[in-house]
Amino acid sequence: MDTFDSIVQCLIDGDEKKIQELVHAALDEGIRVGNILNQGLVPGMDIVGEKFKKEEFFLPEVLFSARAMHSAMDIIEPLLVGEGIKPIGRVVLGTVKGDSHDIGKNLVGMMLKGAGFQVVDIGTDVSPEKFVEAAMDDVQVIGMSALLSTTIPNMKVTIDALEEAGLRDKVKTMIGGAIVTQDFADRIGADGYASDAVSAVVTIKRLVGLPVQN
Ligand code: B1M
Repeated sequence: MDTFDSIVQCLIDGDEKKIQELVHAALDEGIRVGNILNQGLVPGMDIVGEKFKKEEFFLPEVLFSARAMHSAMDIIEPLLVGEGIKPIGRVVLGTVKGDSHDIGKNLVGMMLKGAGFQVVDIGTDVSPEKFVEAAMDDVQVIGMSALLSTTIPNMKVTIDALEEAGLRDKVKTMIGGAIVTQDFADRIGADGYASDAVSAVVTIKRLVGLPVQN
């Protein structure tokens, strides 16, 4: 089994301690942190999701896997995030009301920090009012994440609340999450959408008028 397969298996097993050993070992071998993420951790969580869908896994197993993912992310976050760089912009990130999924949001946050943005993470189950409050501060983008079909409507509710508070001209809105699509973003009037954490950085740079490398 190669390093990436072992990381995938470890996520499936939800082994918090072993995954940390594997990630450290991969880094010692000189494997790039982006590859650990994209060839090990993200595919591992995809398999966990498939198993949950097929009822091969139930919530406790998924929770163990999510914990293992978080413990791996604790190691890679400082490596993705540049130190001592003046922020190129300020972004608020939160998972919308009713939704506690935060792994994707945290990955987006890490990538944004790595690209030089200051990220204000306001957590999960965030009400439209709390997003509005955060938007009143000096921020350029409000980023919303959601993974449930029952919670994605709260993205629209939040955009409407920003509109009502007179903040739509001041801040851009950006949405993402497994079931969110560009079509949905267009329908609810979000300014940006990204399907993954890497393209989230590109989209947010575009939204705030920063140059984007091709
Ligand atoms: Co949940 N869950 N879950 N769950 N869970 C899903 C989402 C589900 C698809 C599983 C399934 O049925 N196959 C399903 C939703 C079905 C639907 O509504 N369409 C589901 C369900 C039903 C539920 C519960 C309702 C289960 C229950 O209680 N009966 C419950 C809801 C709790 C709640 O939120 N109120 C629940 C609970 C949980 C756990 C707590 C056990 C755990 C979450 C732990 C945590 O996040 N701290 C969990 C998990 C882990 C999952 C799966 C397995 C994995 C999600 C994940 O972390 N993926 C998931 C199945 C799946 O998605 N395959 C599932 C990895 C992550 C890197 O991807 O979040 O998509 P993702 O983020 C990506 C992109 O989407 C994008 O970039 C990220 C990186 O590339 N992105 C953005 C995300 N946010 C963005 C924001 C942006 C831009 C891009 O701009 C701002």
